[in-house]
Amino acid sequence: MIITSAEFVISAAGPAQYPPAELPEVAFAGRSNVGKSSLINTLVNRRRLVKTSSTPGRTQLLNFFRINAACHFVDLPGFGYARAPAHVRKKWGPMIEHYLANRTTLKSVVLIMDVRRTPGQEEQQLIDWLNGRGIPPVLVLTKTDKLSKTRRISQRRIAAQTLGLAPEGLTLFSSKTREGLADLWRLLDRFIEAST
Ligand SMILES: Nc1nc2c(ncn2[C@@H]2O[C@H](COP(=O)(O)OP(=O)(O)O)[C@@H](O)[C@H]2O)c(=O)[nH]1
Ligand SMILES: [Mg+2]
Repeated sequence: MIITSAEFVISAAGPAQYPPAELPEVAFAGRSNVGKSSLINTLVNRRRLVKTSSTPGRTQLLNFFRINAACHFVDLPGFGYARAPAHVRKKWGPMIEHYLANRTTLKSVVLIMDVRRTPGQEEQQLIDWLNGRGIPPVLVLTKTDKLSKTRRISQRRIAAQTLGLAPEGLTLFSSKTREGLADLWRLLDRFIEAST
């Protein structure tokens, strides 16, 4: 998709604030600080559409962006941030789950993982839950620029084994070098175009 416009719509705490369900939506999920906001900025080729932060656990709301008046991108709050207050951590599950379970225009969920980390229980649970609901996630391993080419490939193999998938099911990505940008767009275009 050629990006002609990308604009912030709203930060929503709950369904009452979601924009009208009129455009196909792609949501982005992952641990806090994994590089979610950077990945969205890279996808839409804007340096600061989405605020990025070196302090993890800052975004607790669902941030909606309108892309080309063709679709919404939704930056979901990062999960698994151990230092977040307990009441915040407790709210993550229900808030996200409610969105993922009820948003009629949701076409795809991109699950972003750090290429240096072996996927954990949270990731596996989210993948299983999404598969069960018929929204198979697009899986991305980001920050590949932090590893040599050889290590990227071996980490991808390990991650795939852990998740019980073929390595090709994981897209290698870097917001710094833009590795994987075309691959990821190819995957997302399918969902967006299928519904327009
Ligand atoms: N080297 C490198 N750093 C990245 C990459 N993506 C994100 N970062 C850095 O990781 C930190 C967290 O990024 P951010 O996008 O805010 O993560 P979020 O919390 O998941 O939204 C920031 O300091 C980013 O500059 C990447 O692909 N490569
Ligand atoms: Mg973020």
